[in-house]
Amino acid sequence: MKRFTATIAAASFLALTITACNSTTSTTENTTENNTDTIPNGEAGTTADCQPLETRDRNVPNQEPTFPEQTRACGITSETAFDVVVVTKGLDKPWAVEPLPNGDLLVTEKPGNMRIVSASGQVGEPISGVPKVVSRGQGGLLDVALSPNFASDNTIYWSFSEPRDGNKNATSVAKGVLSQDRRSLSNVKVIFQAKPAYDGGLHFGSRLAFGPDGMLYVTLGERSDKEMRPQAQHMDSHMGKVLRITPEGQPAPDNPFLNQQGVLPEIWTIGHRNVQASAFDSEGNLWVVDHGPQGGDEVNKLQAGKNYGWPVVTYGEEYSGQSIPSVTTKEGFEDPIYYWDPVIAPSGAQFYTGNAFPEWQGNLFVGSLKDQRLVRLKLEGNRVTGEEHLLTDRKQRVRDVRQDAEGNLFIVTDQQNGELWKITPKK
Ligand SMILES: [Ca+2]
Repeated sequence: MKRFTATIAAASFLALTITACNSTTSTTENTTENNTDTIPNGEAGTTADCQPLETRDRNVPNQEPTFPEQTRACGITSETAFDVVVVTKGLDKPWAVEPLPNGDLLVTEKPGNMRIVSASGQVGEPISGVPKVVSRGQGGLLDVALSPNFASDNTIYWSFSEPRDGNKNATSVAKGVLSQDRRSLSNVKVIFQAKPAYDGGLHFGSRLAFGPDGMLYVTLGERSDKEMRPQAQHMDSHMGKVLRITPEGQPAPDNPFLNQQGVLPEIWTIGHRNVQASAFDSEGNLWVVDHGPQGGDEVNKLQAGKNYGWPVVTYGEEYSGQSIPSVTTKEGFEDPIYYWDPVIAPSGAQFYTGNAFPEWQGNLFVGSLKDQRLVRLKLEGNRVTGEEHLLTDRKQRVRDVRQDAEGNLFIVTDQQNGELWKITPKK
């Protein structure tokens, strides 16, 4: 199997090289990206060894971290040079990218299409069989994940904003079998429908990730509006939760709140705002990056049954500048491992485990929409010890980041004319 993959990769490289010579669909730009953010000297609390990467004013100056390493980590710089290959352009608001075993990429576009992009950058027609989505505000066709047995069952899972009765909508999860020619889906089934439905266009979540336990972890938002927001703490609502379900959409058999009166059995963790980034580390822990209020984007390492605070325990303020009636830490609620103030607007995350960039192993990569960059966090245990911002000169909203079997990173950018990039060691 490994040899097969290597052969395909070599063929893909040849195809890529040929395409780059003949057309504009794929170009190797040979960019060695360095950290372009300047780090001023004399910042309070800095030492020669640690100068925080973030030096802008805080959104909420009177909020202090609960422990020193919780925000403004030391700036670090990658020593490994890399190329950014623009695999293709012209995608319509791509939301997720998933590398397939043969080198192709499966991409979702928010308006409702799913496509195959070949390793050489050829964009396929929309895959048929995808149910209708509500493309409204932040809603639409969202994440996609491969079945843990994809090599044998060709099954994929995806999340989307599903139309519900009365002009309402909510996030749902579907599965289907990808045809051998990868042009259509069969046996499509909606396996999970979040409730309650709501007439709105904000905070759908959602990322899908299979755990080493074979269960599917689904991250959901709380729909943003003030009348919906408290549901992040309500146990009879899926809003603002991370859920754990079987591949058939049933509550996982050992979930923390099973068989409790008035509690939805799919709930795994509570108190989230709008999680659009989740990733398992090499030890099997699920980390999420919650798109927070202004001054309150946060990284959490999840534990079953725990409460991550929103909206009663949080950093940050409303985007209007008004304060939120909340505290930044409280007994019974989990402190974030890290937070950003000012916000980066996170979407998409990947723990790096590949061999292509040994320097990056164990690092958490996070896409930034607002600041238009790829964030690299270095971790030691449960602490962030370094932060680097990559791809800053490209000025595109980074929506998703994923790694393939060879250790290359793939990125899609959140634009009408969205791009798919491959980060690969410099040739
Ligand atoms: Ca929190």
